[in-house]
Amino acid sequence: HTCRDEMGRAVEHGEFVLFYQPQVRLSDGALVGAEALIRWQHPERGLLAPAAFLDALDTSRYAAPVGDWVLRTACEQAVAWRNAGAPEFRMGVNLCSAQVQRGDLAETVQATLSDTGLPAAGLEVEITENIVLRHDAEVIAALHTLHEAGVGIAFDDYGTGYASLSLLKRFPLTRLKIDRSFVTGMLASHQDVTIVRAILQLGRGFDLAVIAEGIETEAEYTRLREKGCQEGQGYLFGKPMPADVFAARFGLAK
Ligand code: G
Ligand code: G
Ligand code: NA
Ligand code: MN
Repeated sequence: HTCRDEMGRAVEHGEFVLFYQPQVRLSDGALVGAEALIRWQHPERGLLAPAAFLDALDTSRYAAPVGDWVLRTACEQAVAWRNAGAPEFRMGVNLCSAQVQRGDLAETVQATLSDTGLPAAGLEVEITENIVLRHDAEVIAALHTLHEAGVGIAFDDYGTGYASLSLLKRFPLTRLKIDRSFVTGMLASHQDVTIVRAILQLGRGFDLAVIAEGIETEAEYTRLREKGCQEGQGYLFGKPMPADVFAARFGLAK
């Protein structure tokens, strides 16, 4: 059997779960939000990471429904944590191609915000260069609507794909996410340092916030903070974890 044959069952039985990885402000280490990351609690194979199923999911007819479930679940969680001691908490949610292609992205996101009661500023959707390149005009219109409503729009894995710099002019972004590969390399490689510095400068020039992904060491943390990177995400601050573990770790009472 393929992974895909099992996906209908997984949807029906609620086998997908969300983990949450903390995002912190580098100046003082304060928690500012989390990125929601999908996992599949497979009955035989155990807990599966996205690498094991995301390609199959994205090309199946379950991509958009699962994406909608991710969005809704993450927004509900954000509301709960905002009410439990983190009033400014921001939730990052990865969008998949199917959600964007369907043509009702802005409506879906806005309905989810109003159903869950999460303020627009409490949500940041993450898009990748691939998604952006494939659905130009339609995506831009939907993202403009969301941007005007106050939803954050982050460019994920920035600098790794084929997107040209001119995308920064055409897309209503609020944040760049420096890809983990550049962070991992920056202590050893002058090339990676140069790329990180360039992304931070683009952020300042385009008035975009910047978050660095994949921070694993104090040395990386220090370098990024010194260079003016505002926020970070990575194993140093916490791996992706179940909601209850996250809440206990950050003192978010139930
Ligand atoms: O931690 P990790 O293995 O969770 O994530 C691997 C990749 O899977 C990342 O590129 C991440 O953006 C992607 N990913 C994780 N969760 C989701 C999700 O809910 N939807 C989409 N579209 N991508 C996700
Ligand atoms: O959306 P994206 O591709 O950026 O998802 C982040 C991915 O990177 C997830 O698979 C997550 O588990 C992983 N990740 C997050 N922080 C770190 C880190 O500090 N080190 C490593 N090696 N992986 C990380
Ligand atoms: Na992401
Ligand atoms: Mn990313």
